[in-house]
Amino acid sequence: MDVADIRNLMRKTQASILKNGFLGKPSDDLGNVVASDGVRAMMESALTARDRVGVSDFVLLENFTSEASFIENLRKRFKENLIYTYIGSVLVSVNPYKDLEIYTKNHMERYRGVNFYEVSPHIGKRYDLRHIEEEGDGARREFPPFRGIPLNREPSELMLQELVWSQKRVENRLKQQRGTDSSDVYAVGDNAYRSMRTERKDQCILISGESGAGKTEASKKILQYYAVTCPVSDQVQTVKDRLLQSNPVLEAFGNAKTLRNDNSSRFGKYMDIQFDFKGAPVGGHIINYLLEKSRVVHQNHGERNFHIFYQMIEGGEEDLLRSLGLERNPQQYQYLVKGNCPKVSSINDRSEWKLVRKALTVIGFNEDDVEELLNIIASVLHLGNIQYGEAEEGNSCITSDTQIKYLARLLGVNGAVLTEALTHKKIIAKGEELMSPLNLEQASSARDALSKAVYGRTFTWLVNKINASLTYTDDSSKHYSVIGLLDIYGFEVFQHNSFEQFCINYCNEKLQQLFIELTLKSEQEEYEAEGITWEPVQYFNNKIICDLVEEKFKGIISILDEECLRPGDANDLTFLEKLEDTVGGHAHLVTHKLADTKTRKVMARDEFRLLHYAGEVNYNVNGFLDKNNDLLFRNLKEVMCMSENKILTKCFDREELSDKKRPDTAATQFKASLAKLMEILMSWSRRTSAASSPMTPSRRFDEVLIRHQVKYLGLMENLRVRRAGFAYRRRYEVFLQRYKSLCPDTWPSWQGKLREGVATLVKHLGYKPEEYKMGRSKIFIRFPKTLFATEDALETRKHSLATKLQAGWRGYS
Ligand code: AD9
Ligand code: MG
Repeated sequence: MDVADIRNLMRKTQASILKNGFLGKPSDDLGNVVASDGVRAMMESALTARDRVGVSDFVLLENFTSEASFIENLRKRFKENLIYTYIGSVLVSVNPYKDLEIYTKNHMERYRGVNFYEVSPHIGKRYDLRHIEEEGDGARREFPPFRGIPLNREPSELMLQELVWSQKRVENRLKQQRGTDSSDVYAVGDNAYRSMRTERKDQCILISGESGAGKTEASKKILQYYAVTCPVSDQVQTVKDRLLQSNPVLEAFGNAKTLRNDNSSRFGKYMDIQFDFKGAPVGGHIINYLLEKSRVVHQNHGERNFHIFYQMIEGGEEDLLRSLGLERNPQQYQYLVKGNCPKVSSINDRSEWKLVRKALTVIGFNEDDVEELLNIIASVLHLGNIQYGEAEEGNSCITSDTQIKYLARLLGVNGAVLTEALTHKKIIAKGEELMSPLNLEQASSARDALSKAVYGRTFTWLVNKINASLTYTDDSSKHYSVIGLLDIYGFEVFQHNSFEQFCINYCNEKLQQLFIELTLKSEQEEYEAEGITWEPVQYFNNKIICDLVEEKFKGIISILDEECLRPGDANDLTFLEKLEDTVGGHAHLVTHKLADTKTRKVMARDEFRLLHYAGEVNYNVNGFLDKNNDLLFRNLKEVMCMSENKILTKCFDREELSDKKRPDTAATQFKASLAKLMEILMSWSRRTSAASSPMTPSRRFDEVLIRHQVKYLGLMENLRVRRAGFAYRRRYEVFLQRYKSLCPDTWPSWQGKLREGVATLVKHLGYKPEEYKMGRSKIFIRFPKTLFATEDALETRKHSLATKLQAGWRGYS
C-alpha cells in the first residue's frame, strides 16, 4: 500500500467516522485537545454500562462472599438480557424462557476459534467491551493498545488501523448497549473444541441445574454449534445430521411433561462426540441412565406420559392408526388419562410426530424398524386398556378379548399364552412347574410391570440403535478426540416425591460432588503447575449425603435392597423402620418418628426426609420396594422371548431365562452406572473440563427461586473456591501485550523475558507484593480492584491518545 492509497483510505475512514459522529472538533478555550462529544459520550456510556450490566465473571465481584451482591449481579445482567455469567470456566445461565436471538449462525461464527475470554465478557469487558475486533479481512484480532503515535506525524498505515479499530470498537459498544450479548454457551462449546484440538485433550461439558433450568436446551445448543462450525465432508455431514437428529427421537421417547417442565428429561444422557484429526465430528456414543419407567403406567395430576404416545395418536396417519388398532383420542387410553392432561399448549404433538418420523429415517431406521417400533408403542397402550374381572376365588381374568387380539398381532405372540401369563404366575415346586392364579391386584401389577419392561427395554434398544448409526467407521485411524456432554434430569421436589425423585436427586448430589471436586482440583492443579502455594478453602462437601445414600451396608440403597431381598413380611414400612434403626441419627436424614414437633407437622408417617445439598425433600416410601425390585414374572418374560417382533427379541434374551442369579435392583444398577460415569468424568477432568450450570426457570427474575438455585448449585462455594487465592490470572504474554503501553520500559515493546517484562510493568504500576504473585507462565492477581485500576489506566490512556490522534489527524487533513 503506498502513501496515496493510505490517504485515500484515510479520507474514506474519516468520512465514515464523521458521519457516524464518533469524533467531533477537538478544542477547548486553552487550546488543549479534549475529547469530542462523541468520544465523551462513548466514555460515559462505557461507565454506565459497567454499572448497568454488572460483572460478567463473578470472580471479579468485589464482595465475592456476599450472596446478595452475587444475586444483584445476576439481576442486573438478566435485566439486560445477559443470561450468561462466568465463574472462571463455569458458565452460569438464567433461563430467559424466551428467544433471545443469540443463537444465530452469526453468533456461532463470532465464537469460532476465539479465545475463551475474548468474546465472553471478562476482564476489560468490565465495561462489556469486546477486545476482539473484526477486521476487514474477516479475521478477529485482539484490539491492540494504542502504540505511541507522535502527534502531527504523517499518517501511517498504523494510524489508519487504529482509527478503523476505534470505530469498530464504538460500534461494538453500541451494539452491546442495544442489549445483544454473547451467547456464552457457544464460548463454552468453542473452548472445549479448541482445547481438544490444540492441546489434544479430551473434554467434557457438564450441565447441571434444577428441572426446567435449561440443561437440555443448552446441550442442544452446543451440539448445534459443532454441527454448524466444524469442518464438513459427505461422511461427516451424515454423522452431524444423525447426531442432531438423535435429539428429537430420544426426547420423544424419554421426555415428558411434568409439573416443572413441559419437556422434562426423564432419563440421564451422556453423549460422546468423536472428532477426527481434522476436527470434524465423525461419530458419537450415547449412554442413557435410568429411565423413569413408572411414568409409562402412571402420571401425577397435571403431568403426561412420554411424548411419543401423544405424538403418534395426534400425528399418526389414519392407515397407521387403523393398523395399530388405535383411536385418535388420548383419553381412550388408561395409561394416558392419569394426569388428566392430554394436551399441552407449548407442544404441538402433530408437528413433533413429523419431525420424529423424519429423524428416524435420517438416523437410519428402515420401514421395518419403524413399523416394529410403533407396534411396540401401540402395544403398551393396549396393555394399559386390558380390563380384569374377578373369576372364582378372587382370581383374575381378562374380560375383553379385543386388546389381546391386537397385542398378539402387534407383539407377535400367542394370544392364549399371553392371556395366561397376564393372569398367572409360574412357580416351580418340587421340580414341577405350576401356574398359580393371580388376584386382581397382582394381575394389574404384572400387566404394568410388563408395560414398563417393554417400554424401558425398547428405549435402551433405541439408544443402542442410534449408537450403531453413530459408530465411527474409519478403521484407518483409531485415534479420535472426544468431547463429552452430560445432560441429566435436574433436581426435583414435588408435593409427593417417590422412588424416582430419590434416584434423580441422588444423581444430582453425585454431580454436585463432582462439580466441586473438579473446580477444586483444577484450581489446585493450576496453582501447582504455576508453582504457587495452594491455599485450601473451606467448603461444604456433600459427600456426606452421597455416602448416606450409597454406602455399603449402612446406606439407604443397601437397606432398601436388604428389604427387597428379605423373604416374608418385608414391605415399604419395614424399610422405613430399618432406616430409622440404622441411620436414624444421621444429620441429613429425618423420619416422622425422629422428627421434632415442627418438622413432624409437615411430614407424613410413611415419609423420610433427606436434607439435600439443594434443600429438604420428603420421600414417601410407598412403592419403594416394588420399584426397586422391578420384577417381571418369569412367564411374562418367556412370552416376550417368543415374540416375533425383532426389536423385542433383542430386548428379551432367552439367556436371561436360564440365568438363576437374581438381577440387581434398580437402585443398585443405577448406583453402579453413576459410579462408572463419575469415574469417566473424573479421569477426564484431569484433562480439563468446562462446565456449564444453567439455573432457575424464571420468566421474570424470581429472587426466591434464584437464591435457592445459587445455594443449590453451590455457586457461592464454587466462587469461593475460584477466589480462594486469586481473582484473576493471565498468561504473561497476554498481560504484557494488553498493558505494556502503561510503562515506558515495556513500551512499545519488551525485548527481554516475558516474566521480567510483566514484573517491570507491575512494579511501575505500583502493585503491592500482597496484591499479586508471579507463577511460571502466568501472573495471578488477588483482588479485582487491582485489575480494575489497571484497566482504568489503560482506558484513560486510550482515550487521551484517541483525542491526540484526532487532533493530529485534523492537522494533517
Ligand atoms: V429437566 O431437568 O430435563 O426437567 P432442563 O433440561 O434443565 O429440565 P430444558 O432445557 O428442558 O430444562 O428447558 C426448559 C424450558 O425452558 C425449555 O423448553 C424452553 O422453553 C426454556 N429454555 C431453556 N433454555 C432456554 C434458552 N436458552 N432460551 C430460551 C429456554 N428458552
Ligand atoms: Mg432436560
